[in-house]
Amino acid sequence: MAEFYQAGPLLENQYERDDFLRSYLRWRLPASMLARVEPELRKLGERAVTDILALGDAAEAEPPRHVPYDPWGRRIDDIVVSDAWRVLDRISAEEGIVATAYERRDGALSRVHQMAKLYLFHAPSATYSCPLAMGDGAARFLEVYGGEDVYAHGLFEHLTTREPDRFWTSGQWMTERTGGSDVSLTSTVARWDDADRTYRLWGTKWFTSATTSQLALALARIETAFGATNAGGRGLSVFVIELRDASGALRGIRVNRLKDKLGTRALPTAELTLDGTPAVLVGGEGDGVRKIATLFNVTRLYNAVAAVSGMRRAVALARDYARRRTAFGRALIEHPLHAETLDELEMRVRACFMLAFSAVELMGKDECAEASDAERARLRLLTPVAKLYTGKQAVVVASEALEAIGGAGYIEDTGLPRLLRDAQVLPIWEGTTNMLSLDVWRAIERTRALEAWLVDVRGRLDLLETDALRSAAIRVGEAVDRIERYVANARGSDRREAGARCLAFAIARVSAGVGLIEHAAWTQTQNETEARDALQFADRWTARDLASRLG
Ligand code: MFK
Repeated sequence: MAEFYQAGPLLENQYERDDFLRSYLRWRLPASMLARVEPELRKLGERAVTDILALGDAAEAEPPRHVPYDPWGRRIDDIVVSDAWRVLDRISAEEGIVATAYERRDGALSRVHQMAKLYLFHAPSATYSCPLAMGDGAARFLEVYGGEDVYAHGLFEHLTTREPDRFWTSGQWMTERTGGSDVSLTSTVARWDDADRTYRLWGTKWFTSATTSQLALALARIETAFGATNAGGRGLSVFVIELRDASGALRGIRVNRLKDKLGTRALPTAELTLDGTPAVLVGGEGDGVRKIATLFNVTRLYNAVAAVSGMRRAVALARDYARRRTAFGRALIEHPLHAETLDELEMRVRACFMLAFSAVELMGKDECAEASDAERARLRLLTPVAKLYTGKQAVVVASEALEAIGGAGYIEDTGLPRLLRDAQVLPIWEGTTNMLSLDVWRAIERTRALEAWLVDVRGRLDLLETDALRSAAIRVGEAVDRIERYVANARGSDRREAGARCLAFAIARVSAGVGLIEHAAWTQTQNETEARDALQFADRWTARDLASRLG
């Protein structure tokens, strides 16, 4: 008798097989735009399971190495990356994973198009999406703060080109030994070098992302002629660093070591000493935290889309496996409890997708100067909300998907454990869940974000005409009322702080719920299966306690 061997999960074209992505794009994009962009999304969906996937795996198998000295003892601090990592850089330029957003061929919707590309690219890319996120954030920073400056414009062009030979990515150097959250403690100093007519930076950066990028944005404190600096976040300024000179040597930068991380192992993350690094001040002196927020708000939305991308990949693998694997006489997918578990995961992916892309749509409008004050305020609120909620869900979904595959999900050479390891960074970097929950309060207290959000959500619920969604809309409406009451009655800074996570989660669940309901209403005019699925997931999501633990 032939021995039994289990078939592993297989993936097909990730654009064609993603019914929800395609449905969302048909819903949100004009037909003419979709007809134009669909072939390239389909191509990327195919590459996401062929060459990009193979390159991502190869990059993981050959993680970056730090070579501090050359054979003759000279300090060189080379960071050697795999060929695959370099090819991923070229592919991201050719596919316009960043450029699409800045070409603005479709105005505000160009951001949606670009993030759809990122969604397809991230999961197989061994997190090449990180240098792209930083590059995109740096491009936006230069666009906002670079003004007419020719130098800034030149850098912007490098960050947003589709030509692989000219394409640059960027790092973001904020974190120091004093902490990644309290950036106001930054101790890196910038001194003006009169001889070379440039600033030079001195300090230590404890976590530097994407260290093989050509560029980095760093925070530092400008020192006066008397050696004094201004304290706090307001005393910081943003500097642009070009890492290497024409010969490829680092400019006044020492690599202390590469970080040994739980996941994202193909991505070089380093600890650096800045030892007189030449740097250009952009955006003027002071208010560095507020200014660099322009960058990290972009990277936070990359984080959210990357989280959904990773979740989608995990669920696609678990679902395919469930069709192949037989137990107790039938395929796993035919067992009601297993099917129910996968549906629960599918619901979370859809909800997180809606949440992330609702923020992406606003970001597109903001970048094209089409956003109203209310839309800008909602973007300010939804950026931390989308980042924090999707990051948490990414870990839950990856963990459940591995479990759904059983023991093989825990075995390294299946490649599956990587899904969980790589997900775990998403709630940590770019601001932890708690930091971002506090940022939600900051947005509520300093802008009219909550008022704008309440008006928007209630207005959208009022417009619904589908009877089948009536009870879902009522449940969401009740959660909205609870959020409003909670914020109005939240007294005492300690209590407000302690409840910040519950509040942020409630806003996330409601925002996702409204998106799912509206999408489900739209699908009622589409095909039957799509309409039934959308209705089922909207109903299921909103049947949960959306504002749990709020008064
Ligand atoms: C695929 C995805 C790839 C992602 C790759 C990531 C790899 C990168 C690895 C890393 O570098 S991770 C390090 C990430 N670190 C952070 O994200 C920082 C987390 N900490 C925070 O976000 C703190 O809340 C913050 C540093 C912003 C607190 O700073 P302050 O100076 O103590 O707060 P303050 O005084 O409230 O804010 C200063 C100004 O910034 C204020 O402006 P105004 O005075 O004009 O009002 C704030 O309103 C403004 N601000 C703060 N956060 C903002 C913001 N403005 C807009 N958006 C925000 N999010």
